[in-house]
Amino acid sequence: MSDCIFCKIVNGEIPSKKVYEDENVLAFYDISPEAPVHVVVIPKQHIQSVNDLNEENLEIVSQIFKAINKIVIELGIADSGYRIVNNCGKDGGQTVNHLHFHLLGGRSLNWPPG
Ligand code: DGP
Repeated sequence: MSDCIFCKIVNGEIPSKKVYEDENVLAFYDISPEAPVHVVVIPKQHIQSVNDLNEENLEIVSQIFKAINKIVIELGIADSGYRIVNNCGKDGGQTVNHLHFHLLGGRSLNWPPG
């Protein structure tokens, strides 16, 4: 999508600090980190939110979680633990309308979120 920030990151129009990339998945450091490790993991394909997952594109979620398994090992947080967050829609706090999962770690995280 031409006006989507994350699509622009995928196609290189906006720079990002990448931590993982394969054919269908991209992960990069969040511009406003909330933890020592704060990575955003996205499908390269534009999917607006969890609400837009369907039989045809659902496989990407499996690919994203496979990528996360590799990233947490690479970044050294697999054993200490981490949190995966998806914000969906206005009340969920989603500000970028391209499906993404926040990967947060590197410190003890509080619960519940606000
Ligand atoms: P959310 O609020 O769940 O939609 O999260 C969107 C996240 O995307 C937010 O934590 C900030 C991050 N973000 C927004 N624009 C950019 C950008 O241009 N570069 C990077 N690296 N992260 C961005």
